[in-house]
Amino acid sequence: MKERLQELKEEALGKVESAQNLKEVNDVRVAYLGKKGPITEVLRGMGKLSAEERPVIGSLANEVREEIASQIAAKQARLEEEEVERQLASETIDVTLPGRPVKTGNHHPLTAVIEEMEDLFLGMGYSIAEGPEVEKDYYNFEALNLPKGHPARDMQDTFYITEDTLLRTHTSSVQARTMVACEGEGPVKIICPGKVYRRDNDDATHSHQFTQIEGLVVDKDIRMSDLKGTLEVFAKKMFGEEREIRLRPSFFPFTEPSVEVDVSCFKCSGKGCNVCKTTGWIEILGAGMVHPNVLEMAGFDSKEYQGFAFGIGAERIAMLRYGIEDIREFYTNDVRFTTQFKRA
Ligand code: FA5
Repeated sequence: MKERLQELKEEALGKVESAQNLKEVNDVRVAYLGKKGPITEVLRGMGKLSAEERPVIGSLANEVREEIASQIAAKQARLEEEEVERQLASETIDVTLPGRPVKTGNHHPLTAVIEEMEDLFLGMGYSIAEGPEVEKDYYNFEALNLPKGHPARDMQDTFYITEDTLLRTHTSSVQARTMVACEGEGPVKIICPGKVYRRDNDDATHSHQFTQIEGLVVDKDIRMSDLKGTLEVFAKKMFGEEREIRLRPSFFPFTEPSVEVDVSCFKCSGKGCNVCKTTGWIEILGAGMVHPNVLEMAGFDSKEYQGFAFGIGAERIAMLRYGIEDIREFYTNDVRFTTQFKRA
């Protein structure tokens, strides 16, 4: 029996040694140490042994059992460790590999130009005012010296919602609202960027929805030269220090005198080219001194206070700035177009 146990031990340890994986190790355990295994069988047959032999064989059988069990445990631990090492090796991260580039968004060219203009005016001490896009006829027209039936209302073809409610046709409505809110107390110094709507047919230079930036200054001793100086700074910052502006007489019911403002062409410097349609000048905005009627309707004493106002077409500025030929590009959201622009 001693020999049989010795044989079983060598056999089992050999199989443990040659086992390639945890399953094979477990198979050895079940085969040799399990209830139906040969060692259990030896122990079961102990009854047939003499009283002297029994303890000797019993303790040998236990030693063999323990030796096999400890070798199995050691082999399992080794295989598990090897598995962990294999996994670590296969999952090693090469920290020197360059990362995948992250796609970042861009400012829409129109947003970039609007923010640039906002920064410029904020730097000159203006604050930003806002007003509703669905506006009362009163603020869009009447408070701006355009009573119902006034022929100059036809200058801005309007989307009416009801008889007294409309989509604002210009940001000048915010002028009126801001002045009323000031209850006759100056100074007022605001810009108002925002969307406006007109029943214009869309073409390369017109859109039924576009963006304006309104400017309004009301204070004592405000003169036309203040307006001109402000617009000169604006034009030079937006289009270059060498730019000049010229003021042409115009008409807006809410300003008197009214002007149309041109900037000397940045492409040909005034010689004449396709951008300025050979005139050397490009129109960029409408402006003027706030009409006394407008001041009075808003509660300001027009003998004490004067003001100037201007209305800039933001798309027009962005088109000139970036050489964009069709205003519709701003609204069709083709990424091949929008990704070309970086904030200046
Ligand atoms: C006005 O809207 C006046 N409220 C501007 C003003 C403000 C004058 C304060 C005096 C004092 P006008 O209709 O010209 O003016 O529009 C101003 C600018 O908006 C134009 O110079 C042009 O750049 C732009 N604009 C007008 N209509 C359209 C359109 N359909 N599509 C795109 N831009 C337009």
